[in-house]
Amino acid sequence: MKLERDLRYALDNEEFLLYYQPKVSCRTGRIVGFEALLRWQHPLRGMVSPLEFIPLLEETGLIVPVGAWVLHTASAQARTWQEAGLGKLNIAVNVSGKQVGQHLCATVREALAASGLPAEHLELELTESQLMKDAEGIISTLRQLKATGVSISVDDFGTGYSSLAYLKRFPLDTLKIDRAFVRDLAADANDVSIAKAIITLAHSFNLKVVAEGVETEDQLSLLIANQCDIIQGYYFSKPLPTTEATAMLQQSR
Ligand code: G
Ligand code: G
Ligand code: MN
Ligand code: NA
Repeated sequence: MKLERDLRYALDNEEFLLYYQPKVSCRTGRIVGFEALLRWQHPLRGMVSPLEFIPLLEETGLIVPVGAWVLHTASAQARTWQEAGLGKLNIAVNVSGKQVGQHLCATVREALAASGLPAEHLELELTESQLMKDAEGIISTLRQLKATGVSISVDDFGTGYSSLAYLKRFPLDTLKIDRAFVRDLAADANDVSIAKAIITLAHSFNLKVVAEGVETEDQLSLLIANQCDIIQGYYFSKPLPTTEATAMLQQSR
């Protein structure tokens, strides 16, 4: 298939790049970090969405080298921002379940060593459904990862089939409330109840809560009223190319 062949060349030809979406503290209103989001600048198709090519990267196993590139690049960028005096920002990287069994811990250590980024500033995001797919196998890798000092975040929380028992067993730091519950927050009392329940649950396990997909002031107010820790979404900023993310940081300091 043409797309698959193109993907194989994309890494060598430096067609991948990262966009960065700010995460903002509900308490201070300041940028506390960024989520790195992969983009593919195809020579003919233009910018291709990860929704189109991540599944193919996973099927072909290319997610392992591409994921390593993402970890190295995002860590190096966070370190560059730190060295420029732009703050001790956290950088969050999405990790596919396929990477977990493939030397993820060694790759993370290499990315930290090569960039000089302190481990506590790197966060790995795994979706709830990926965690549940091979819970036992993943728990042991996550424990090793935690021992290196990085933090672990559950992406798309609330959409999968997680049992509450696993919240206790996985060594987690953060839950990210899925966009689906944030979208209708201002109109749907049930979604407020769900958000509230997730936040209370997270805090009782000493986990932080990020709300994703925050687009309006009303959503933000409801999240702040319910003790959400961090927000991410178009209300504050869409994912930005490196230069624009840097400019935003410079303006906000
Ligand atoms: O903005 P957005 O279109 O970037 O992302 C679409 C989806 O692709 C999201 O579910 C996001 O988690 C996923 N994604 C983005 N970047 C990466 C990446 O570097 N690795 C993996 N595994 N998934 C990513
Ligand atoms: O699954 P994950 O949370 O990693 O996905 C991040 C995705 O969410 C990216 O595609 C990103 O572009 C998108 N995104 C980020 N903020 C918003 C938002 O406020 N609204 C919507 N609809 N999508 C968002
Ligand atoms: Mn994510
Ligand atoms: Na998500």
